[in-house]
Amino acid sequence: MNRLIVVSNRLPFALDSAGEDLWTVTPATGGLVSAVEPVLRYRGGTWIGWPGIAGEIPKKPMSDATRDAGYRVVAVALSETERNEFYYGYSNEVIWPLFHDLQNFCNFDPTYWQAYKQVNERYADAIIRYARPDDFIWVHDYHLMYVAQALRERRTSQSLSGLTFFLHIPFPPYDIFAKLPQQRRLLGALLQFDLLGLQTRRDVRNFLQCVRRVMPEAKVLSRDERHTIRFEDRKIRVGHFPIGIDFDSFENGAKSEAVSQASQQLRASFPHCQLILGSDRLDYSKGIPERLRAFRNALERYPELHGRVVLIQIVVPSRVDIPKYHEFKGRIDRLVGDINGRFSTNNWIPVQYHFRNLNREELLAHYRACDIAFITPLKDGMNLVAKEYCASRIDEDGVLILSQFAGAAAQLKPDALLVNPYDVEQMADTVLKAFRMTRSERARRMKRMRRVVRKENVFWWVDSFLTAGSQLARRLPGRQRNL
Ligand code: GDG
Repeated sequence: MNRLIVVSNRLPFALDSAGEDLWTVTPATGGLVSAVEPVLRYRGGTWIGWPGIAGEIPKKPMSDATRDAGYRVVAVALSETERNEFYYGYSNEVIWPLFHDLQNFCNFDPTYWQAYKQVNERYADAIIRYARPDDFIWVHDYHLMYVAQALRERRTSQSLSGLTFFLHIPFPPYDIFAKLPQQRRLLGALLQFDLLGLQTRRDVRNFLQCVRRVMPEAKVLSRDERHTIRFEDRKIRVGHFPIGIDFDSFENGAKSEAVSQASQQLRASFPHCQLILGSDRLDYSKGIPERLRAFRNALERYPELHGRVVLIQIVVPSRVDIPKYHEFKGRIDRLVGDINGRFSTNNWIPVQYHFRNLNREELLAHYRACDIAFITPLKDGMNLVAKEYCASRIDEDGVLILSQFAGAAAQLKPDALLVNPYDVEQMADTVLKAFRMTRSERARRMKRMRRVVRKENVFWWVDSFLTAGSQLARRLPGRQRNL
């Protein structure tokens, strides 16, 4: 079996200084880590990434943090300037907003691109140092789109069996991508991988459209679901691989005594109310203010909801050092204050708001206890929270309201209630529809969604990606069931 080398910007934990020679280790939250960590834990391999601190990486806390991981961890160091220009800059002020169709949030500062290339080169050097010729190299996400180009510039890619890449976020349509000053350089760099995986058919369509428009010298050959690009005498495979979750671990976790009790306690705190759950990282792409406005609109127009529904909105702190994110939190705080100020009574507060991380038990208890999940990103590569909610509903109850612009919508329609996150009134009407839905209809829909989430789980995702990788001309690992 070939070794798996996962390369991503962040490692599955973050180090933080808590004083001289004192360090804290916090598990990272986020979709990439949730999906990839169980795979490496079961299968073994190496994870190359950054532990989240600028400057030199302390050896002892690193080895303490990784001793029981079950796989090897290789840390890449970033200086403070690199963190600012590569991570906060090009990755999070250019690519993240642009690829989520939010071009007004972009800051196309020309210095960011240099830093982006430079840090990608650093990752390429780490790969050269740790990879053997028959390793399966799997690079993840939008921070590292230049890695294969950097490897080819170092002429080492020829000795590696295959370079593969998966993009966790959406790929934008041409009219939006065309705004990127480095559009040709970035697409050219992506075409240095041998296999490119995207989340949905829509992302593949957008990507191929951009290649046709921006790189006319590349030839796109498509037959049914298979796409091959001929570029610089090489063949690049492109496909959609919708990411899944570790279904069994959510289902079993939800069955546990501790989660059952916590979920009952949560329910008992809000008698006579249906509970609506919103749970997101603090990010403007997740549509939190729009959702709060929709909830407010529902309370304004439908008095039957007063005293009968509670929105539990969990916001997980993320990128809080960036001023824009800080301001954004202020907007959420004010909206929650406005709704509670206007509608609360002596015994009912419509929005329960938590700005913190939940531990896994609390998270599962929320999934189990809430009658409705209200998940309305403006755009999202997939959205794992939607799938985790279904997997945790062991009673086969619960309604999923889901943005039509989340990748998960492609797999969960028509059983999820799809909404346009920009249409506040439609979202409000859908809250009412979910509130009034009969038990039998909820069960019918939830059963079918659970079937999809169970089947197309994270191991199915890895399996299909590795299978596509094994079909590349050069030698890659074969099918891996039960990783
Ligand atoms: C990116 C793409 C794509 C959240 N709060 C807590 C917590 N979480 C976990 C969830 C879930 C993950 O974080 C969030 O995943 P998402 O998929 O919803 O979103 P992103 O972080 O933006 O992920 C996304 C994903 O990559 C995978 O490809 O789906 O579209 O943007 O797993 O459970 N976990 C814990 N406490 C919390 O408070 N323990």
